[in-house]
Amino acid sequence: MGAFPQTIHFIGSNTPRRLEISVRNLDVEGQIPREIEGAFFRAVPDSAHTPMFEDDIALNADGMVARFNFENGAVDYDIRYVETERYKAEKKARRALFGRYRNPFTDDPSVQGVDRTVANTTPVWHGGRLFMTKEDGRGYEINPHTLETAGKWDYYGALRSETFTAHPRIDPETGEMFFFGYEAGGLCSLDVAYGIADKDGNLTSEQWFEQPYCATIHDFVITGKYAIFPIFPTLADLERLKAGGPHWAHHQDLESWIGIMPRYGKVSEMKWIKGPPGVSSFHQVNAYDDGDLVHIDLCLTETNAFGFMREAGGIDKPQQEIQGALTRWTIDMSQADPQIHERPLGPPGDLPRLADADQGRPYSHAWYLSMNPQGGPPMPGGPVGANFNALLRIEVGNGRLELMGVPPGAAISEPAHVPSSEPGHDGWLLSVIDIPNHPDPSQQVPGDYTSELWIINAGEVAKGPVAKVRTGLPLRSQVHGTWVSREKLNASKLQA
Ligand code: V55
Ligand code: FE
Repeated sequence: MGAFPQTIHFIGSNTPRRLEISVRNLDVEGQIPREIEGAFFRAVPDSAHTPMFEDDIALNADGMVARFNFENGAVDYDIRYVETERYKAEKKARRALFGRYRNPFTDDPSVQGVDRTVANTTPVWHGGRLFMTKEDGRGYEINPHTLETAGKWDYYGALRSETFTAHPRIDPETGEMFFFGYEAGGLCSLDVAYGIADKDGNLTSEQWFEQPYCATIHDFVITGKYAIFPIFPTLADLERLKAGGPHWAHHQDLESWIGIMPRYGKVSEMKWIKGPPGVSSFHQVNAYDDGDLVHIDLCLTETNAFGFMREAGGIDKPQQEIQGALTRWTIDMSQADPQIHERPLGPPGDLPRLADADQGRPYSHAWYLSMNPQGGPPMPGGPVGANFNALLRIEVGNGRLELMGVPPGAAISEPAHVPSSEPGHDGWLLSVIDIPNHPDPSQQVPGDYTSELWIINAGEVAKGPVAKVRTGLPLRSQVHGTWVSREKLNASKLQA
């Protein structure tokens, strides 16, 4: 086993850990609110083997599913690899057989045709089942009690799309899951599948349409009336892949698009609205209808936030110089030729969290991660290779902000939200904080840190955590996480 590359994808909080472990009764400082009963699942990419290529990236790492289980004030921690077809093939060979991120032409010939997805992006709970997802393949079902991998999920054979997004949207009233998959018909195809699964997890509709160019569609939004597909000019190219190159290249001069259709309508009703050139958004906070107006709130940046996607497009811009803002795009659907009206809502940032009950509806506030200039730079790590060091609560109507910082050099990961049963209470946020073991920045060693799970009153983030769960471990960076209540876990389709 050779050494892992010493790049931003493998140092700091991206340091390979590769431990499948279980720890019971973690050390808790403070009082865990009684209503936090359930599990916080996290998707953690962590390459099981040293990569085939020195320029490998965090997005290409094997998915692990981690769980903080909250039971009667006690917290247990477990983490296991998602046993994808790819993971199993490499485990058997005791080495990496799959090459570059989303480029099958760089694989060892022995694994030709084997499913390449690493299921490393989002744990999704729907219809009583837990899935680990990544946008380049179908989801893998996970037993939420044992974290064992049950297998690839295709809706009892009904799903046609070869891919399934890591960002489906669930309507809180109907319980339906709205989802999509791009490159649905194969590598670099323009096909996008748009699907709906009912509250019990049965596929009730799947329609295909073509997007304007083969872009990465990482997230989408729904409103009461619409399904909305934001398309940004980061493009795949089959010839580049065949030459062994990267999947994605950002095109700064190409326009962006919004595809908008009635959410229960036909894809033939899709309207395509041109947006500003060169911009990028991986995550949208929310969207909602306001009469004929549609508001879409996006974590928007002037160019692609991933260095390797900029580089492939010949864009030379250092990470810390990238401008952005939490941005509202408003579209008047009563117009014959609707346009996008843009205004800033809040500071730059990403990894937004919305209360599940606010999905697709008018809402007052949300949370996201940002950079606190006073905090000093956080350790490197995370999917992009640059971590965040601040949690923001924003009131989207008036722009009012509250900030929670972290200790010097520490990194914060995407919070999960636990709703409160108390009327008017914002609920709770759960977020893993990676804290350097040496307080003096000049003495800090990359990768030498300890992870804590902070529990924060979601309405008073500036007050800091009400409780801290100490893992005593340096946990590798997550991508996304999700909260599942005890009630839902008890009713899960797979049981222990
Ligand atoms: C993202 C994450 C991915 C991926 C593509 O956050 C985009 C954006 C963790 O995997 O494959
Ligand atoms: Fe994402």
